[in-house]
This record gives sequence, structure tokens and C-alpha cells, in this order.
Amino acid sequence: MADDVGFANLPNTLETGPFEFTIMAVGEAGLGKSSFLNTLFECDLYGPRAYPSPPSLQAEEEGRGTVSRMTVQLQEDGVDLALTVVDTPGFAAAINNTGCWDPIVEDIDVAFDRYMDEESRVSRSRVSDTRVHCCVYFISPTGHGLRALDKAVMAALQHKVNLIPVIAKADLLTTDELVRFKARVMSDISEAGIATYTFAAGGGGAGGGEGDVDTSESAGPQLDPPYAVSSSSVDCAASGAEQKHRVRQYPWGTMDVHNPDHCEFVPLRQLLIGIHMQDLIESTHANHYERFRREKLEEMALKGAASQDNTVAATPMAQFEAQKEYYEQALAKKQEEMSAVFEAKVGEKNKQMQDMESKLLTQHEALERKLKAQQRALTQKRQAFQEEVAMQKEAMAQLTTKKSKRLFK
Ligand SMILES: Nc1nc2c(ncn2[C@@H]2O[C@H](COP(=O)(O)OP(=O)(O)OP(=O)(O)O)[C@@H](O)[C@H]2O)c(=O)[nH]1
Ligand SMILES: [Mg+2]
Repeated sequence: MADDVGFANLPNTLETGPFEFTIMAVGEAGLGKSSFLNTLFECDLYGPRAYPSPPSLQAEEEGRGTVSRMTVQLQEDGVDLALTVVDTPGFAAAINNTGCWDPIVEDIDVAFDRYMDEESRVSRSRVSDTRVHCCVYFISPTGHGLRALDKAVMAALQHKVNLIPVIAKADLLTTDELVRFKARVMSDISEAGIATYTFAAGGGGAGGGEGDVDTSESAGPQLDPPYAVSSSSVDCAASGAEQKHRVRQYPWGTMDVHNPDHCEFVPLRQLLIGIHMQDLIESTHANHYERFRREKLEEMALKGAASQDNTVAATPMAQFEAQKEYYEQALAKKQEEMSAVFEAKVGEKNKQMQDMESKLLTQHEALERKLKAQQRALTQKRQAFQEEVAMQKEAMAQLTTKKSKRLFK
């Protein structure tokens, strides 16, 4: 294809493999989410006809789309990446879209929950990471700024995931319209107090700020959010060019997805996959996962306290006490688990020693029996020898008596 995807430098930034990355695409049905994911990783994640199907009629009536997860193994320059794409086919396609983002929030929380569960086990080999590391939010190229639904969805996701707003189907806007639309969307985002992910200098990102893309060289290409993207599933080799490009062909001309003059797809991919993938993973852990973990522990502590004395701890001091108690209980549980593991190991060693002891005892008894048998055989031999000596002596005495009798005659 036209370019490398850009994750081949992961071993330079992340200390250990295997590398896992999860990217989510959220936005109104038909805005090009699946096309974008396909174009982003230069592969047909869904195949030509296997795009996640639209939500069931019932789900649509309820105003909820589906959330589909798919993991594929990618390889680039010998580096393996387990890529999970979370797509939201048919999102917000109903008439009443209230709460249509709930399944998305639930998907993010389930992955956090699973990670927390695996992380808290005493005997854990490697914690597999299925947490959503970034969410590309597709904004419809209406030219009129953010809609209420966009604000609601982004507000619901902002503290759960690294939110990256993009203008979908940017090829539908003229250059001037795009500039105005970008400014309008950013001012709407800032007015609504929505925190989006910022591509900061040197790959060290910052979740939570708005605007401010660092312009230094180490920050990679200079881009202002929301990023204008276009995607396509059509490959075409430009005349004379060796590599194929993804293009959109119109009666009046061709839009090249890989041409930075046509859209911001390539520089965005460079920032997202090539430079900031490590930071997206770290920021997910340090900001969003930690927030989830803290809230979950507080909730558990409150539940514990409430179930103990039937009152919900309402004051900060009571909350602190409940939390302290929870941590103490968790510590005691961990100590119990560790001493169980210790006892099991000691038991195993004891058994090994007992086996060894009984083996040595058996060997000793066999040796003793052998020695006794040899002793008995020797005694018998000595007895036989002594009897023979006595018989010889008697024979000698009889001979001597006979001789002396003959001499006296
Ligand atoms: N003009 C234009 N059309 C696009 C672009 N990307 C995708 N499309 C077209 O938009 C239509 C929908 O694209 P999909 O990728 O299926 O959109 P989606 O958001 O995954 O849709 P759902 O899965 O139904 O929610 C297809 O006909 C695409 O060819 C783009 O950048 N510009
Ligand atoms: Mg789709």
C-alpha cells in the first residue's frame, strides 16, 4: 500500500511486547467509521461485504446501536501488533437517540473491569490489555458546528477515553468551509468544557486539554483539531507511481486520501499510530483507568459501609473511613491469599522431604536385611568348621591310643 502504518517503532518506545492497541470509532451511522479504520491500518478489517451489520430493528427503536469488537494480528517490519478495533455500526440512527452512548460507555467499563480484575490477582502471568486506548469521534461535515447529540456523547466519553475529534468526509467541504467549520467546532467543544486528547510534543500526550498542538519538530506534523479526514476502500495507482493510494473518484476529479493537500488523514495517522501510540496507552492507564479504579473502589467501599450499618456514608470523613476499611479488608484478603500460597508451597516441600525420608528408610532396611543374612551364613560356616576341627581332634586321639596299646604288648 501507499505507506507503512507506523507502529514498527513501538519497540523503541514501549519496553516490552507483545503490543496491544485498541481503537474505537464513534459517530453517526454512515459517516465513514469502518472505512476510516480500514484505511488507517491499510487492510480490509471487515472485508468487502462483512462490515458490521446495522443494528437490529429493536435496538434501533430503542435508540441504541451495537458495539462490535474485532482483534486482528498485524505485522510491520517484524513488529507484531494485536490490534482491536471497536466499531459502532449504526450509531445514533434512531429517531430518539437518548442514551444511545450507554453501550459504548459499558464496553469501555467492561474492559476496565476486566483489567482491574486481572491486575488484582495474586498469581498473574501477564495482564492482557483490552482497554480502549483512543476513541476517534466522527463529526458530521454539516458546516454548522456541533450538534447537541455530539456534545452529549463527547461529554459522556471525555473522562473514559482519549477523545480525538475528527471531521468526517472532509472532502465534502470546500477549503474555506473547512477552516470555518473547524474553528466553530473547536469553540463549541471549548464552550461545552469537553476535554479532548492533545498530541503534545515528543510523543508525550496530554489527555484533557483543548486546542494547543505543539509545533516543535519532535511533535510530528502540525495539525489543528478537529482533524479533517477522508477514507476510501478504492485503491488506485497514480500514473507512474509504484504504490497504490486510496482514492475517491468524482466526476470532476480524484481525491487522494494520502495527499496531505486533500485531507489530514496521513499526518493524523502519523501522530496517532507512529508517534503517540505509547502515550495513548500510558494516558489511558494513568488518567482514565485510574479514575475508573478510584471510583470503583470508592463505590465498593461505600457499599460495604452501607451494608454494614445500613447507612450510606455521606460525609467526606465517613467516606474516608469506609475507604480505609475497604483497603484494610483488601489487604487482609491479599495477605490471606499469600499465606495460603506460602502454606501450599511449604506443604509441597514437606511432602518431598517425607518421600525422600521414606525412600532412605527403605534402602536402609534392605541393607540391614542383607547384612543379617551374610552374618547368619558366616555363623553357620564357623559352626561347621568348629565341628570338623572337633572331629579331627577325636580321630587323632583314637589313633594315639591305638599306637600306645601296640607298644605295651
Ligand atoms: N464522501 C465521502 N464518503 C465516504 C468517506 N468515507 C466513507 N464514505 C462513504 O460513506 C459510506 C458509509 O461508509 P462506512 O464506512 O460504512 O460508514 P460507517 O460510519 O461505518 O457506517 P455504519 O457502520 O452504518 O455506522 C460509504 O458509501 C463510504 O464509501 C469519506 O471520507 N468521504
Ligand atoms: Mg460501519
